Amino acid sequence: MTTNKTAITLVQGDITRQSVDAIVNAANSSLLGGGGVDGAIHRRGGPAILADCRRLRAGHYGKGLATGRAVATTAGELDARWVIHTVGPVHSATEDRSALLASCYRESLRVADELGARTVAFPAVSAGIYGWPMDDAARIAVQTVRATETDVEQVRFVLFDERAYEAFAGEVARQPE
Ligand code: AR6
Repeated sequence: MTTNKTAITLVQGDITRQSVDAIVNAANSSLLGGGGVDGAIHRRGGPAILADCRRLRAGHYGKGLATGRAVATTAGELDARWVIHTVGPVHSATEDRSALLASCYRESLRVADELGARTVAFPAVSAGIYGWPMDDAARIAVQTVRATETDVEQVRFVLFDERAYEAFAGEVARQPE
């Protein structure tokens, strides 16, 4: 496994309250909003984020953003410079979509590098409405961040509840730097 110098920190709370360079959104392919983290980010970040998303849809992303990919917009009124939207896979009991979930973290870090973002907050992508089991989502998230070469100095996983926090804490302990 490749090692990197990225520090992983864990916070239990609301990702829209974080002060970081970039906040990652667990979006859907339309880029036009939804529930969960996506709804919270658009609500607190204000209309500038949706305006940017609409511009993306009118330009290079006419068909939307593919699962596993990432793209940046303004962060509007959030205490961040950018929102990086990524589309997690819907969990499937019959098909292994882990590579797509790993891709969300890798692609988000690649976009963060392009932007020059050094601190990035991630939610537990796919582990809400998209139904991914939290322990496995945490394993893939931590493993992928640890294995990705990036200039990002701090990855902050922001977990909404104690259950999610414990899952990520367990993975960080299991997968030391
Ligand atoms: N801060 C941090 N974590 C949160 C917050 C918050 N404010 N709100 C929810 N979570 P989800 P997904 C947690 O459903 O599974 C949307 O409609 C939540 O408890 O936001 O990737 C999109 O438009 C869970 O642990 O994202 C898509 O259609 C984790 O964040 C779809 O949902 C992810 O839950 C994406 O589903």
